[in-house]
Amino acid sequence: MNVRDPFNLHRRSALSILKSTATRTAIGVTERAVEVGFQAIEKSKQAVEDLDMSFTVPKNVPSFANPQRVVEDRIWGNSAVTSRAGAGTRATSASAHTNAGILAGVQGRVGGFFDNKHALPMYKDKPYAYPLSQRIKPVWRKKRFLGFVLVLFSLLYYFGAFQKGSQTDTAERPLWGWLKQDSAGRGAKFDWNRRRDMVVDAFTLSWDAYERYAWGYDEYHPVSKKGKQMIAKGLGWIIVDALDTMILMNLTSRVSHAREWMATSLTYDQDQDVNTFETTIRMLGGLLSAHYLSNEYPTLAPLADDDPGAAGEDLYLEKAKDLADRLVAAFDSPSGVPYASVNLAKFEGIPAHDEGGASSTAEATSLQLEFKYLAKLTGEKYFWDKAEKVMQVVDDNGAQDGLLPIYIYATDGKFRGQNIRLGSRGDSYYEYLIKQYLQTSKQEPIYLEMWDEALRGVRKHLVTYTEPSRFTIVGEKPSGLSGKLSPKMDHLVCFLPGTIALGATKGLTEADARKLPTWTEKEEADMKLARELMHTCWGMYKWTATGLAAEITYFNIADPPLPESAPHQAPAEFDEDPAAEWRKDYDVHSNDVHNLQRPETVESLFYMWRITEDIKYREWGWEMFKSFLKYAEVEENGDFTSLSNANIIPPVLRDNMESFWLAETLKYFYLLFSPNDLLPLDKVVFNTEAHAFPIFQMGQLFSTGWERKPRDTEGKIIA
Ligand code: DMJ
Repeated sequence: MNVRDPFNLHRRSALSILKSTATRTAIGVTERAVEVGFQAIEKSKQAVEDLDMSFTVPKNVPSFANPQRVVEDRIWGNSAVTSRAGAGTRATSASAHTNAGILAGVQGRVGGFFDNKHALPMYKDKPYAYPLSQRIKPVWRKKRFLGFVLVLFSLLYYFGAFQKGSQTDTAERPLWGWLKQDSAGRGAKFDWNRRRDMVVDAFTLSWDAYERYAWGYDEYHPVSKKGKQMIAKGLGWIIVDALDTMILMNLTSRVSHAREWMATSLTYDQDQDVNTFETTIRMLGGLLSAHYLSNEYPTLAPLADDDPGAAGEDLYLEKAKDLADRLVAAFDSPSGVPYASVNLAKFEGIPAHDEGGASSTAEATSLQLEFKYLAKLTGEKYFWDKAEKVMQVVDDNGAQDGLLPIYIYATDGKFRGQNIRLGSRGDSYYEYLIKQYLQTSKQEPIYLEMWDEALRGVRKHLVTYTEPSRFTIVGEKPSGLSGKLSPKMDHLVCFLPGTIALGATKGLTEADARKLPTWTEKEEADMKLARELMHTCWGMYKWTATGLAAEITYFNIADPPLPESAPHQAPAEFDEDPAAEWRKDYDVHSNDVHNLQRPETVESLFYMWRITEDIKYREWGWEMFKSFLKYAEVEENGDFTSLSNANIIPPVLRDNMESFWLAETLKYFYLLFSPNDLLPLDKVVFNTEAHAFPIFQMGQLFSTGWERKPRDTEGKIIA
């Protein structure tokens, strides 16, 4: 904070104003008051920044296609883990240094523009590293600058006057767009920068409370201000899961503290059982993503503890390898399908304690992105092969229309029961189909085929429309595909709209993807379905008293349910009137009114914004974020917690903060309000815990190594 600058209000002050008692009843009004204080100077600053801020992300993803990389792969495969980690880090750090990162680029250009010969200082814990230049010397005080702004304003006014009605709700508005909001008050660029800063504030409020009251514990209970371990010495559950969000937010001192704790206190050598899936997606995923981001963005939260002069952190990769060596024991079952749990010290897989020892299907099939990226980094092929094998065993069941029952035995690789859903225990199987295809640069078409088949199955068996307003939903088939459709949708299913859009455009914007010869009516229809489901998920938030969705929503549907082909047109807006017709379509049972600060809807909003460039998805995200600020806070200006009842005001608080609040929910808010070239979707895949991995080439070492058995039109295997 620049204390000499009266306009540069501290972020936290702004947040406290937003969260003040008055705000409880009139958050929009108070927010406006904060805005007024900012606007004049923000416009001036932004005007300057807009002129010279069309920077791009450094292209220093390791070039896995490079022949040199293949040689490196061999070296990795033949050397010990420590030297391997070092070699890998140094290999990428060379390119990292030639692309000295976003800040350096911004600083260089902005500095040059204002004749500032000196590199800008790297302040710790300033959340403006990407891409705001508020840490820049306050040039707006210079006379020359004021003159420049005057001229600029005249020009903008002149051109703006001739552009009335030409504004679009897209990511890239014309230069004068920030000055002239559209009639709905949407689209001003400076809003998004400030909104993003407030996400950082929310993050630091949560993190700092955890640091103060529960440091090193796996669980944090924000109401009682207590921590608890999940296993004897803890797993770093919250610290490791939150690490890459802090790197993205450039929270250097906090990253440094986390790293120091990991270096001195974190051990996986514990005679304790842990859940294979949760530990993989949160801990292994968190470590790998931290490794990736610290190499890809060496100027974000830079640390010098590890390898002076080199970007990236060997520690993260060393810890990841150690953990993965233990977790991989879960795959040592008769079928290759992983056991539900692992004993970390004994390197031993353990069957589930219920469901006859069967593993969850989603859990068994959502480890692939992590183990494949680790294999690529370490050159250890067995990580790849074990993860890949699971997909073959699962697919060999020949599930009808690509829709899988939610349990599978590790013993024989056969499904248990017929319960089919895209909510809990089913969800990330589908997510990882399309993401595996994207992760390996579309070199494994088998996963696209499986994704397409499953999506066809979803349309055929699970999609229907509600009554009376015709919202599109994805229901469940608890008794198999020939059984009755249950109109129940877990909040977890709301990952689906974003994932469908990702599958349709493969990470491009919709506008760019449409220009390709590969764009067909199918992709068109997929985008339509994605939009409709996104709308329904947003309705889950609009429906409750707090504006925060319940864990499970039921819908009112016809009997028999309308087929996917039925005409339907849900209302575009959610009328705020408590008696509005659309509310009749939604129903939440008293057991399901809790809100666990889950990420799926904001995750999909992030994808939908990036892909469609429709500003409404950002606006919905902002509205949702404000509801979290308003109703999930523990005390005024305090940290945040889950809710036991999100459908009354004031809500009933629940004394628990899930690690995914920091790892996923706030990360997706941050990305939703960030420029679109931060972690671009054609370069990065997010694991199911929002940890970012690079898209890479498979190289010579790795292969899919299996083929699908021939099957009929319903997907059943032909004998
Ligand atoms: C996260 O741990 C992951 O997103 C997982 O895939 C589903 N459940 C939580 C978030 O809701």
